[in-house]
Amino acid sequence: MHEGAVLLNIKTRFQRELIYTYIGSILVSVNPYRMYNIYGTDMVLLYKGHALGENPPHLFAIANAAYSKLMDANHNQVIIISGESGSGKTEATKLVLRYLAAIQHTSNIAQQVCTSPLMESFGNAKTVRNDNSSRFGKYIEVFLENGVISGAITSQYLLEKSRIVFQAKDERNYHIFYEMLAGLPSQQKRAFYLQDAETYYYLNQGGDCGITGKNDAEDYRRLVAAMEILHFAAEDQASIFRVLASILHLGNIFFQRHEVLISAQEIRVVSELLQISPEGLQKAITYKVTVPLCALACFFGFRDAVAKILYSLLFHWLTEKINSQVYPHQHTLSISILDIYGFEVSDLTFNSFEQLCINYANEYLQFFFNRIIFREEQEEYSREQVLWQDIPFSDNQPCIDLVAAKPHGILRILDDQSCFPQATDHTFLQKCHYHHVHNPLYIKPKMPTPEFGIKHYAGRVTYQVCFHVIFVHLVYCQQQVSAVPPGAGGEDGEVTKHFMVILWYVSYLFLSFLLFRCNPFFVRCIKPNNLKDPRVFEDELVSHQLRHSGILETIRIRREGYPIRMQFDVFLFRYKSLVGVHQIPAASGENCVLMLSKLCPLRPGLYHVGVTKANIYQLLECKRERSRHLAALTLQRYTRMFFVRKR
Ligand code: AD9
Ligand code: MG
Repeated sequence: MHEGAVLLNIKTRFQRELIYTYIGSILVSVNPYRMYNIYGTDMVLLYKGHALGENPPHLFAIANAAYSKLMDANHNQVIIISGESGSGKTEATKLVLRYLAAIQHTSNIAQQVCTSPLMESFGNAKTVRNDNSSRFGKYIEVFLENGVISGAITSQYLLEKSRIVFQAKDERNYHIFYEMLAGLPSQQKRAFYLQDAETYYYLNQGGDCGITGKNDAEDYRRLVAAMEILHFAAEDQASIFRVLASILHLGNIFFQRHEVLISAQEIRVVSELLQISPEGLQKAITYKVTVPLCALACFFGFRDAVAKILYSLLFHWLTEKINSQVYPHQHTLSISILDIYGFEVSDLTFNSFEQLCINYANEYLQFFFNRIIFREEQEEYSREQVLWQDIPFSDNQPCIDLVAAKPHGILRILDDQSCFPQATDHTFLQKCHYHHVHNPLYIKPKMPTPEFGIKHYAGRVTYQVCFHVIFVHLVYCQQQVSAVPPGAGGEDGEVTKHFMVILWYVSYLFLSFLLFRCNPFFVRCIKPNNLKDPRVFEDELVSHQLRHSGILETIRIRREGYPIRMQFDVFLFRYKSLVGVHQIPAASGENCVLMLSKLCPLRPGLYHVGVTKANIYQLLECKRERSRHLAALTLQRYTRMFFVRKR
């Protein structure tokens, strides 16, 4: 078992149009860049009610496993979907939702939960990696009452705000702007003083305002239809477009050295659209602060900050509005799906505070994955006194500490600094260098450039230090401070408040939702090439993703470990018919071994009886399923397993 074998396996399957592969209960999904006919009703029926491994690997099997486990164990489930940008996370999320909706009889709410294209229009954009890249993290909780969907709550976080005011070459702003300009009836367009996309600074920086294969006007119509389904009143719809229009006009306000505004026309239009006084608006965007910033940057900073805050509030309002339509009557058990946007490794783009937050969130997710898969697994073996050699795995705790640990994690230093009026890029950076220069994960630049690097689990990233950008973020965070959960901020003044805001900003959701409340399933999405080409499988690119996602280590641990644990009584019940017994023997490890010895040659290491648990597996399942067609080719066949006695 080595990297080459895994790669070959996944590649061969990909070429045979088999995009899904299991590693234990983890699903690896390779983006086919082409729609296969594998998501229809026939497939829903095939997977409905069948355990993992009974059918060929499929996303629906994971969705079904989560559903069954929720029903059996009466416990919340979460499906964590991760992978690089463009690897298929969002499509997978939609397919899981579609499956959950399809197995329902009363599907009204279910349909509303999963079909709304609204969030995508407002939260997705074209990037160099993905024409429909999600620029926010999404955590969807689907609530079930007696197995039937009763509602859903979508939480969004880490919306990329820099995109509202800046786009790199060949990228676009959020879809909604272009869709609005392409589809809005001309009368409304006139009322909002709108022209073509190319005329707006906030839309034209990437160079190309269109996307091949995407019809913005058509998508505008779908969007309006979705608003109708979700009962958006006409005034609400008009308000949405008014705010969007004002953001575009805001972006066309320019400054000439220092405070001189040269865009009286735009000021007038924006204030009319937002129904505020022109003087008030002017004051807001030229507001003087006591932090030493380059004056011009500051003015643009505040113009842009206003645009970002407007858009963020709109996005927030929209999410709540959608939630209000499908909100469950009570918080029952739920299946959640986490679609976080991928790691940002590019050196092409400007990496700053926002990217650090995204990458930290990803780092944290990887930490959680490691914890569940490796640490807890190993801890359980030692508790069960199962013979076991510790498998080393790349623990990313040191990186988590570098970014956020007390007292000198980078975000902590940032927090400290943001309370000093004298702080600058330079002082912040000096402090980071001072505390971390010997940290192997920290990279101090060779030249005295205003940047530092971090070796993340998925690769190294250089971050530009740009205090005014950070400051604008903090201003925004301040607006949201009321959203911090009660008691989280503590009483001890600004430092804590700031820092709690930062922390909340990047990871609050993970901490509260994932770690403590749910049983996790993992879907690891893989991108076969960067060309969006269904025929190309780039070995190097895939290897890199396998290596950095911990998939290889997962295989190792699955193979050497005992991924399947069954309670003694469950084991005896399940296989009793194979030995022709009708009465279930007493639930004990000895009886399990006895039954096992009648079924297959007992080789040491193939199974293990634990202190409260013991082991076995697929051979038995094959015997049991012999009449059915053969179990899917999966990496799971390398694994062994173990069963559990009821406490
Ligand atoms: V990002 O981090 O939000 O930039 P994702 O979400 O990982 O990224 P996405 O789901 O948007 O990627 O997939 C990118 C494109 O790949 C989609 O627009 C589809 O064209 C294509 N795709 C992804 N998954 C599938 C699939 N299961 N079948 C067919 C797919 N096409
Ligand atoms: Mg996505």
